[in-house]
Amino acid sequence: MTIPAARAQRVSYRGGDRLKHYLGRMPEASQVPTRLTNEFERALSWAIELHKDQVRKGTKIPYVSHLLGVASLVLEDDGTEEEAIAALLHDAVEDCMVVRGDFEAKLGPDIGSRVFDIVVACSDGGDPAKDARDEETWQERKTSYVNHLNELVSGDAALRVSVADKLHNARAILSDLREYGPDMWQKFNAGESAQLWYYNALSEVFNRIHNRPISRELANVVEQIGHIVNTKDPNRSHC
Ligand SMILES: [Mn+2]
Repeated sequence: MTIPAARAQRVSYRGGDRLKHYLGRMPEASQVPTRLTNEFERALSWAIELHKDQVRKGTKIPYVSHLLGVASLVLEDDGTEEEAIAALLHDAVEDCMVVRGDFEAKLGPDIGSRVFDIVVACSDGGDPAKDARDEETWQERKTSYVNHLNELVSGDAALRVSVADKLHNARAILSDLREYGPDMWQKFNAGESAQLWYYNALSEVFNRIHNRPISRELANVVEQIGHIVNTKDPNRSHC
């Protein structure tokens, strides 16, 4: 692998052998810059328009923060512009009732149709409104989503967008759990053990099929959630 001149130069005076070793381990793909074009801009303004009246469950945080977070994780996982666009719009079909024709009209027929397919493939029927309506089928829906992910193959765009979505949500759960204790589970329809089961199942699939740092990070966050749930530290009883 060739180290670009600018990097090679830095190696010589900043990191010595250790930095050279690190750069040598970086995947070649990460050295080809991903360019964001006006297609990404169009998708971003459409996502803002679609979700402008929504907030993160139980907070006043604009829902778009989640979409930006997921798109950011996708790009950091070496995702393409198209995958980042799918990340921005990954909740649009379930939450905003938009259809393939809307994607084609907003983004252009080819890219719109491909992005729509990615979005549909990574939807787990997990939007709050649906959960509230359909609590009893929660386990069933999540099981069939995990089975569906199992059928995807390494490199599928839906895997990358989905793992980014789950990591962003799992981080929010971990942070709320640390901040507010087990009361935070009340904002979900399924309880802590069901949620923990779901995230463990997701983490197992992603680590097997999407073998990348983002999946290992999800496993790490899920393990920390599991640790808090299973230890029930009395200092964090939050009476
Ligand atoms: Mn989401």
